[in-house]
Amino acid sequence: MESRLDQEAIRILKANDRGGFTIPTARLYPYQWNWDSAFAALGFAEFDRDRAWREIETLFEAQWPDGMLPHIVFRQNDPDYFPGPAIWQSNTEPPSSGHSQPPVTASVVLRMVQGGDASDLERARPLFAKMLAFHRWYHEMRDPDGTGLVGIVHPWESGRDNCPDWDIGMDRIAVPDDLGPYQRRDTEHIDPAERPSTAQYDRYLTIIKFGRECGWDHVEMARNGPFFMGDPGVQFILMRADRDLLRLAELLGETAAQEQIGRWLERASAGCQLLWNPEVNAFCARDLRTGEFSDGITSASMLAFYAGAGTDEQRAAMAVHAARILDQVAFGFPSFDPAHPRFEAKRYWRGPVWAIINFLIVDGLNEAGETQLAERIRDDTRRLVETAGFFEYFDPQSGEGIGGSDFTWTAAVHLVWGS
Ligand code: 9YW
Repeated sequence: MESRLDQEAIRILKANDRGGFTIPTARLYPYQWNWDSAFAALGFAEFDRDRAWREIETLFEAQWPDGMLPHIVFRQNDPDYFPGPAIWQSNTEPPSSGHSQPPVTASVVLRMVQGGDASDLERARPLFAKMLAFHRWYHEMRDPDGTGLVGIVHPWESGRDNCPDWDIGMDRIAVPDDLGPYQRRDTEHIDPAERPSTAQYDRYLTIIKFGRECGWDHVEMARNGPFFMGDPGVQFILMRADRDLLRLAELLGETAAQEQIGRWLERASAGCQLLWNPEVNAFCARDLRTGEFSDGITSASMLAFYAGAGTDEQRAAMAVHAARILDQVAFGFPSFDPAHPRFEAKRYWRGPVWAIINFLIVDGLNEAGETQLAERIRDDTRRLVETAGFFEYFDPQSGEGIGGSDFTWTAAVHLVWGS
């Protein structure tokens, strides 16, 4: 039987449905976002499988000819959000942003196939080549030297916009004099104290200006763009997605692709060692221009389990960090280490808890046999939603719901996990 919260979550998904694609939340984010859509599909799959597949299909309608799946799809212009299509100038149809987001789609598709029947496998079939092209784009364009470690060209590509992970890379960006005036919209919807700063937005737009001026040449962005950092989040999500894509290739009889995916996996398993920060004894973000490490542990560091990345010793060290961090908060998992001076309980990705990251961390911890840690994080997520509602993110100390309300991916995680 559906609980009151289940009904509420279903109502939110339906309310945010714009006809084949879902927005994350009204007004604040009025377009289709890449990884939000993938999680939305998982939520829809709990009560409407056709609609779930439709979400993934409409997302791939925006795939670029080079394979990239953009982070935002602009099907209509909406003045509630900045920066819109006129700033990005992607020259694509439909218009989109010029970089990507964490590639969770193959993992979501595998989950939908495994939870479904033969018709679900058939629905996945035409998507396979598109997902393969997307993974190839990541491995080639975001790792042009073949190191096995992909980089991100914009903090927004990580999906963890203003995380302290990016501070070292952002500090090196010189904001040009001709950036021009602009009007943010996010701070009209949400308290500015809970959003990125103006200095950060200036740098976000500086990167977009570079991308626009080089015609979104991805190799140029990776080699000479203002920002290029290794992200434990994208690296680990890609590794897991490769593994899941390989499984899909087996289920679909796509034999030719299997060897290629196997090579990507092998290379990335070695490449992720470049993110091991010996000073912190953990996986951390790293500036790929200077080699400098970020010195903070984040919720994305904990996705090592989800990827099956690192040695047994490294994962044991990560489990010790996880337990220590959880002991410092009322609700886990905080997006940044509360013991670090840059932690901020309410500022977006600098401390708050995000349900989707918890969902991925819990999946990995369970697989690694760290079931107590997994149960704690799952239970914390449940309590947050029960007491605060379906918010975008949550204060890890007070449990307060922050950011957008009636949020699609928070509702989706609730439905997948059940009441
Ligand atoms: C922005 C939609 C997106 C997420 C990102 C999150 C935020 C948008 O919202 O970015 O304008 O800052 O950081 O992960 O996909 O929910």
